[in-house]
Amino acid sequence: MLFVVSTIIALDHRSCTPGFTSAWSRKSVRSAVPIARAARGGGGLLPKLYVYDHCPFCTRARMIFGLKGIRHNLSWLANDDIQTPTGLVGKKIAPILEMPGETPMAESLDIVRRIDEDPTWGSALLQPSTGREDLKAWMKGVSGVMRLLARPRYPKGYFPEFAFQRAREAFVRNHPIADPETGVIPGKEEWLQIGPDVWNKWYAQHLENTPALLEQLNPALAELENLIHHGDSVSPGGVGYDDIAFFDRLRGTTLVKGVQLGPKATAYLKSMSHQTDIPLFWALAM
Ligand SMILES: N[C@@H](CCC(=O)N[C@@H](CS)C(=O)NCC(=O)O)C(=O)O
Repeated sequence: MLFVVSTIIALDHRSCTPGFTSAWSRKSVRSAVPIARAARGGGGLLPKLYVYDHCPFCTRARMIFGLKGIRHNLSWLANDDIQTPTGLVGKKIAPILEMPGETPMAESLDIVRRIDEDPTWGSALLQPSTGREDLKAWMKGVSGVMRLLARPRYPKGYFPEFAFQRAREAFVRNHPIADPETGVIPGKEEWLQIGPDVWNKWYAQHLENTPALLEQLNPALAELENLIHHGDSVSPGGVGYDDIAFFDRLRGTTLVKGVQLGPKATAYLKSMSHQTDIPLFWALAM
């Protein structure tokens, strides 16, 4: 795998703010094209996957490559890089798949399907989604607390997409977090008005509130012992779309120190990390 963090030197801070995005994007598509072409050439004949490491949707897309043992070119986008994804699919988004000779595509589940069903790499491997309501309810139930635990940690983590200060700043600017006093999440416009001093204060306050957040998360994690079918797949019948939509979330918990995972959840994480060749965050946990 190649380890590439795309650097967009020409981009200044102002051009990363959403207020400037549309004007910049219109103007930039032309200048972004050579970069997209260069990226295509750099990928050779291998599929090229553009991702952020922390991103659950990117984990989904990476999973199918690991599960099928498909050699590919993994390209880490910097989190403030608007130019590369816009040049490829017209907006700032990850993951993006670029197959040689094809129009690049976004949407994690479309990417998973595109790769799994491509006969180049044998028969489709993934079991269909079971539509399990218990799993969906569990993921919905933990999404709020997971967001509060994960967001303040991401830009502090040793992730390739956050290699640059401006990339770490872009993440905070683009990801509103709840007012610790009221619990209300500001809209994007309001968040921009609030400004970096308050953003950073709120991010820090949620980080300090970790013990209280873990009191909510840990009992929910204990429930997984009854939800996970087996270490190798969350539902009976083998690895499938249930795992694609579940492992990506559970992987995020491994970034949080103090998370208590039962034996089944631990075995599942280890097995899925091994099967998909996607490392967990235990070594980075904070
Ligand atoms: N529906 C898309 C969602 C992808 C998505 O929301 N990706 C996030 C990163 S986790 C993103 O690129 N957000 C825009 C940004 O970070 O600026 C998918 O499943 O691929």
